[in-house]
Amino acid sequence: MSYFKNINTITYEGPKSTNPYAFKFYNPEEEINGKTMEEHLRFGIAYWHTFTEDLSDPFGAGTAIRPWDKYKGMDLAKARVEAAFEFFEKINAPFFAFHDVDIAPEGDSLKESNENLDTIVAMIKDYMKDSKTKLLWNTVNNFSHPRFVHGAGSSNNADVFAYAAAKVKKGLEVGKELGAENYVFWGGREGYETLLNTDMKVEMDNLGRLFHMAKDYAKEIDFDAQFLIEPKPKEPTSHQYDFDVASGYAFLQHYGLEDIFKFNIEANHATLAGHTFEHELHYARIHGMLGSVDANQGHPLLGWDTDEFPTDLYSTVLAMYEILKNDGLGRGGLNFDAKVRRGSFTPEDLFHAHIAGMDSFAAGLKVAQRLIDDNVLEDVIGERYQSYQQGIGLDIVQGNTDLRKLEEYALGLTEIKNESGKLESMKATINQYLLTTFASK
Ligand code: XUL
Ligand code: CO
Repeated sequence: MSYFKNINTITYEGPKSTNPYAFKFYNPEEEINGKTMEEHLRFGIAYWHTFTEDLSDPFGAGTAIRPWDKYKGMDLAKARVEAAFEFFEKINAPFFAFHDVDIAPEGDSLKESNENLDTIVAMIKDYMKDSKTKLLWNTVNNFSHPRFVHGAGSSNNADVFAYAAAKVKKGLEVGKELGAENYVFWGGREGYETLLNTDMKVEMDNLGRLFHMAKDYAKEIDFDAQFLIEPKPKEPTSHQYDFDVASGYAFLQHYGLEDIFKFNIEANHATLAGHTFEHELHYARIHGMLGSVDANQGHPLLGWDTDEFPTDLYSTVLAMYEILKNDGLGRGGLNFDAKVRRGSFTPEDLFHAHIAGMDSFAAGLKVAQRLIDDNVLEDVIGERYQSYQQGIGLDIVQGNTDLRKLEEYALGLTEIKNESGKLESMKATINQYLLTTFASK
């Protein structure tokens, strides 16, 4: 059974192609600095947005036309697997990612849910044998069901904590079974609404305990995936414990988990936190904590998590810059945690959206590599921090000074001279690189 009959495998046709079913910039085999584009970008397809999502929003019903929706229950879950692997092959995806409830419906009991999962995981495993598409990461949805109304690992209710822990246990087993590269924790409801009824200390301590138990169990079953925390500042809760990379890192350090975890950084979560995407990538990178990326973008005029497909080239350039400076994403990848707009409801739109996202990151990769090759940012940054290469600056960074010595030095200063930060000039240069990288093609 084919769900995308009229669509052939998407291939690279180059920037001049007018074929909407072709890549214009993403050429998987093209080598850039010793690695193919496919190896650099490690694209992943998010099961929930592409095969499970109905495109409903708080003001209206779902609009998505999905040929597999004629089925119900476990038949629907099985049809989605068939559709997913057809899509992976046609879009040429190296990876995919899912939550437990995306792939199999919850049953009336935990036992029944686990049985449903076992059936679908066995089916996925079978499909993976004949597919190049690997599991980038899996996770469990410990936020949608009403039982998680007060949180999961951070719930005030110990029964809910136990239930959440049982789901994590199963998630780790599923990840092991399917050879997941990473295992993700997004604390959807791990936060609070009001301090009037919240014991923050108990909640955070319990979350730390859950992560330790997960680490211990992964070790016990020999599941060697990289653990990732995906920060998000708000939505659904008003205060999330994993607000951004900086607060997530403090949390991990406090609970002695910093060697076990890295971060899965989502662009739209970064902007919700009042940061740029590249800020979060950079913060993680300089602390050795950049693990993987949820590639999407927010709407500049809307204050919530719109999960749009990434098409902003300026942002993909700066994101790829960070990823290249990190020497790649290791076991991570660029997972399209992105959904087509409610008005883009046809199955064909799923292809157009992924092509747009893949081309945008491929273009970003090429421009970022040129910026690095030409030392564009490094030269300016190196120059700006010159004062720490000699004299008093060198004493400061080498730890050879103290407040008394610095006061003595400052008292002797007759003039302090600052230089321009050259921001506009740098932006113009980035525009020039963006426009000239593809100009002659
Ligand atoms: C929610 C979000 C999640 C995580 C996985 O905003 O990004 O889909 O990526 O739970
Ligand atoms: Co995400």
